[in-house]
Amino acid sequence: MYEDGIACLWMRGGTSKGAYFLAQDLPSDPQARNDLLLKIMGSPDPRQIDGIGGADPLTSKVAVLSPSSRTDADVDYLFLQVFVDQPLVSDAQGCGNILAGVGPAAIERGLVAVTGGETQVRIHMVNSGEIALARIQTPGGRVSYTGTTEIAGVPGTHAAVPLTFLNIAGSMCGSLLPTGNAVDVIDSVECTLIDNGMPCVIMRAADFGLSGKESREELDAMTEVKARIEAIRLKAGPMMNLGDVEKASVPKMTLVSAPDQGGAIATRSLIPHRVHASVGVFAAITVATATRLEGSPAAGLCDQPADGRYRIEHPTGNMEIFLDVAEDGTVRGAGNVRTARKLFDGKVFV
Ligand code: NQM
Repeated sequence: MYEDGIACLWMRGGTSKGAYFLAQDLPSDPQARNDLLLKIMGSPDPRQIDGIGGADPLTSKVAVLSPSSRTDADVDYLFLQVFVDQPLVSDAQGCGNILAGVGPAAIERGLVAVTGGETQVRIHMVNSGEIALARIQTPGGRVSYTGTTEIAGVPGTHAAVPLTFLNIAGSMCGSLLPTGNAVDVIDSVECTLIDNGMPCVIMRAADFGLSGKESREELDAMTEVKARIEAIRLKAGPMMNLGDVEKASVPKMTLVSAPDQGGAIATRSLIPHRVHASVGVFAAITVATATRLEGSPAAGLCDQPADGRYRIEHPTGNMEIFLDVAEDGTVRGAGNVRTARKLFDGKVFV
């Protein structure tokens, strides 16, 4: 049925890479679509040798684009995490890194028209039902990927893709604090169960005997620590209204420690079984939001910035995110600058 291949844009979005498709080119039945995506990525296989996935959760991602079903958006974006070594495809989370490529991809595919030197794209994030605004550089009527913006975890400089979000609290959990508490204790560890764009469990690295400054590889090799964290995750899932999360990519498990690079707080984020090479966009926003909860593990370790610009330290540098805090202290909006790049436009075969 797909002998002639399937139109596919392979793009870097922020610190991730993924395959961007038009919904019309994929099966409409979710199970048939997921089976096809597993074949395209080469999953399940730790090396993804028979597919285009990069053998890492950060490079085994999919964006499905379609004309927007909503009047307040220009394009619909469904994010799908294709597991590397399990036959699973999950829509239980969004992805702020792959989101950075959505505006460019929507313009490349003719879903959104260029409106000048910069084109604003309103993106309906189907996973959460929320809206993001992306500003894409479009000089001369086409997307420009070149520019002077550097983001940690990506070599070189590229065109900035500023992203802004409103009302992302409770994106997948229904509310910012699904248990109603700033701190819950699971397996004797103090945790903040929180979702400001990404369901996260935030814990002190020190409570696992860690400095929180370990490298991705060091932490990934700590099987006992990871087993303890997974046990907490499986208990946190139902508490966060996520149900049984054994086969889900959420919640993300984020270890925090005091900053040592001039940032607000340091993170090591499990997504959820491998350690993130940097940190997710929505995960960083969620951590920053958690630092504002009195008595929480993150609050006690944070060097609060006066201007709402949080530099979230991670294994390969830091990610700056912006929180728009209302007078009553609630976080009403957030922002981040990413870059994206078109790597390949063609047809993928299964
Ligand atoms: O939190 C990886 C990534 C992500 C998610 C993951 C992300 C976000 O960096 O918004 O971007 O947490 O699985 O691509």
